[in-house]
Amino acid sequence: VAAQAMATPCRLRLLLVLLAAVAVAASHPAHEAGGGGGGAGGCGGGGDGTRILIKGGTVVNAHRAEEADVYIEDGVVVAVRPNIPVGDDNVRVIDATGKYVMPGGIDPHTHLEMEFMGTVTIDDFYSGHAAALAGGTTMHIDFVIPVNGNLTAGLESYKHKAEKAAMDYGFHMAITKWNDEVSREMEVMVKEHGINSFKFFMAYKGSLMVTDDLLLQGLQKCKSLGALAMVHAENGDAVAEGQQRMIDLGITGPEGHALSRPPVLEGEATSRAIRLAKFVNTPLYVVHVMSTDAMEEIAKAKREGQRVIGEPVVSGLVLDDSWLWDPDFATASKYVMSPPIREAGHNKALQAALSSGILQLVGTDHCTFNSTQKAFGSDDFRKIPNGVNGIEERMHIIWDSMVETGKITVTDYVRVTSTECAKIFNIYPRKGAILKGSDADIIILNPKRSFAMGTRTHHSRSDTNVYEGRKGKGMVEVTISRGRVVWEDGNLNAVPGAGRYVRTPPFGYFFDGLDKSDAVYRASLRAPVRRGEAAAA
Ligand code: URQ
Ligand code: ZN
Ligand code: ZN
Repeated sequence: VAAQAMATPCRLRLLLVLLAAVAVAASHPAHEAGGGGGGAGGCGGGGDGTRILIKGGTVVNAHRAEEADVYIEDGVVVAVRPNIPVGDDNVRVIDATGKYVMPGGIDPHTHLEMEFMGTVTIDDFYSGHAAALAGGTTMHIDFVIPVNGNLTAGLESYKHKAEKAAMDYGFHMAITKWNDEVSREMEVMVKEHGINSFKFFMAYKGSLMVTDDLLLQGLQKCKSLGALAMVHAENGDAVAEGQQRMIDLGITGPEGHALSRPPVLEGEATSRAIRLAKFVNTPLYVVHVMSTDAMEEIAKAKREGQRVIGEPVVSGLVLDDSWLWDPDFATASKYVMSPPIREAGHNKALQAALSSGILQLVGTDHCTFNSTQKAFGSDDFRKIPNGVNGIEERMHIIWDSMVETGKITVTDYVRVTSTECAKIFNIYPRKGAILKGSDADIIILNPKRSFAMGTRTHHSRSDTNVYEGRKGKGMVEVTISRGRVVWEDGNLNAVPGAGRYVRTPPFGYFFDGLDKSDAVYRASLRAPVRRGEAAAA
């Protein structure tokens, strides 16, 4: 891995910055302590770097786009209006004429430094953040995995992983075991540690998978805490059957991965989770919706007024499964993720569902394993670590594939890449907006410039990229993270320890009125029926 890391110039520079800054990070622990704010000020000249005036751009929020200037001071947006005069020369002025000034992307679904399938993802909270910032994403929400089912130990381990954070981050918590202790710990996570979402894996039999009984307990606990239940929806039992069926047929290559877990198994689990959430009457968030089968279940539930959130990921929106049949193992295996990338057609349908609002926000499920790690499964696809990249590419790919094609507007773009996530996880408008008082997490996108993607320029530590060679329109030229310019014209200044933990409070807007629908339900029971002397009394 060290040899590969030395391969490319920007990774060499990253390594040097990392070594230089680790000392910095060590001196100010970021988690919940108001952050370190990082050593070196903004990159690029003019002003003290904490006061920035972005002039002449089109400021885009989810609710409207307007010609306006943006003035930032000490990491916060102070003013958004036309013709803000340039004050003293202590203000850094950035010209955004002809460009879009938008909230930084928020990625709701990532796995940095995750222990999984016998190895650890190659990107950690520094390289993952460096990639994100270079791609116009300024915050993400990662999944804490408990240690032997213990949530507190899991959180402690992820707090440690996040000490090298170069941008703001939040946490979801996975639930992999159920008992009174876990139930009590969920309460502590919500009330003391600012976690308002819990993920239940209905797949990965023998490792992360939970039973329906546990899922039911978990849904009810989430409801009582005002926390959002999230599901990885695939029928894990049937997947195990599917895997054995492929092996018995002598199909051991990456194509076997897709063939072992067809869309019907994603559709079945999605409908089951949706119906259980309906039974409990609590909101449900379906992660990485990869097929029309799952999307249709979500569309049906929403038509019936149920509160279900569907999250497609970039790989499912723009790729198809033909790569898994590539004769070169290293090429095919890099596309192995779960649920699998589907045959062409599913991606277009998922894009349409995102345009129409059936699906609401775009994640990446960034979970990177390099070619050496993927090769663990060279003789058996069941041993290929599941996961693909995307944290650096998401903002560009959604702009090119959906805005440049007219499928969504620029305000929709901000909604599905930033604002919706902030609202769902209850951190809006501090995050996900360019409004007075919002954190100054801002990107400047030049629609006239083009991008090209791949391992030669990406900031991920992986030696592979599922978007290798992809070109397109729209280039994020500037990324500002809490008021500091961290990416500008190809120069990255991601400082380990500069990132802060963002608490996500419970009872987001999805919980409004649930008590009322519960009351309607109870009234609808017309029970207990009074019989016998009770009726007579
Ligand atoms: O299932 C997930 O979300 C994790 C384990 C990432 N890997 C994947 O293939 N999706
Ligand atoms: Zn998953
Ligand atoms: Zn995931």
